[in-house]
Amino acid sequence: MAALDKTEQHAEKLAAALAAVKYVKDGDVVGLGTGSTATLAIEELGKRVKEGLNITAAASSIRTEKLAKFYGIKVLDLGLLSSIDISIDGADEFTESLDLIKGGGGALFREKIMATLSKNSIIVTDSSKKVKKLGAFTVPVEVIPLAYRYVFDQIIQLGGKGVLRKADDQTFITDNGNYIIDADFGLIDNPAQLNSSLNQINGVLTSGLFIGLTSKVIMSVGKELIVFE
Ligand code: ABF
Repeated sequence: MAALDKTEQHAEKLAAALAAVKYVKDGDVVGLGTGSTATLAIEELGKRVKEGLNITAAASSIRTEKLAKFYGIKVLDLGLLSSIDISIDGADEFTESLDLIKGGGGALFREKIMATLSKNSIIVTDSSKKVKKLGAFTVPVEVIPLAYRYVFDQIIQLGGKGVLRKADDQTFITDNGNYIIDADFGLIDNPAQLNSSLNQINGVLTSGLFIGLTSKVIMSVGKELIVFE
């Protein structure tokens, strides 16, 4: 797909976000994701809460929690929830079989818990995220710091090349106090198998491969909305 300019990309993200918010109903517990597209959905939900929509929310990052509260949305502790009615989140890549790579923003663990708890997990994207095969975007792997070198070496054993994520020349630390290794496995033939292999490495908290957790992807292409489910 041709690269989008910033204005076109924002319009696509907004259209997808607004479409996802339409699925939210009174009384829902709503999972709020991270990233610019999910943020547009949170802003819309804030408007609808001001108009009387009665929801409570769980947030996939400290930043998202602050944003939700700023918009007057009541936020619950994700760790105390046994289910979420609907979550709205972004993605870095997705396939038509609804396999995703997420975690570009560093919130992959809470995003994965949120998606796992969600009866309806909706991903909102612009047209640049759709791929035939996952892998052009490197796979984020959240790692307990004291296992960093061991996990780094295990990723090589799995055929990947890992890079420790930095932010402003400092090692990036997740909301959970961990590191992220961005692992390049090239285009991934079997994402479910790779996710399982990564999860079996001692020291890995989770990977950014989301397999079988998504109910639908709403992708906007120009003025058109395409729903994959
Ligand atoms: C989040 O959304 C992350 O998993 C992912 O990195 C990000 C994508 O952000 P954007 O919508 O800004 O492209 O859920």
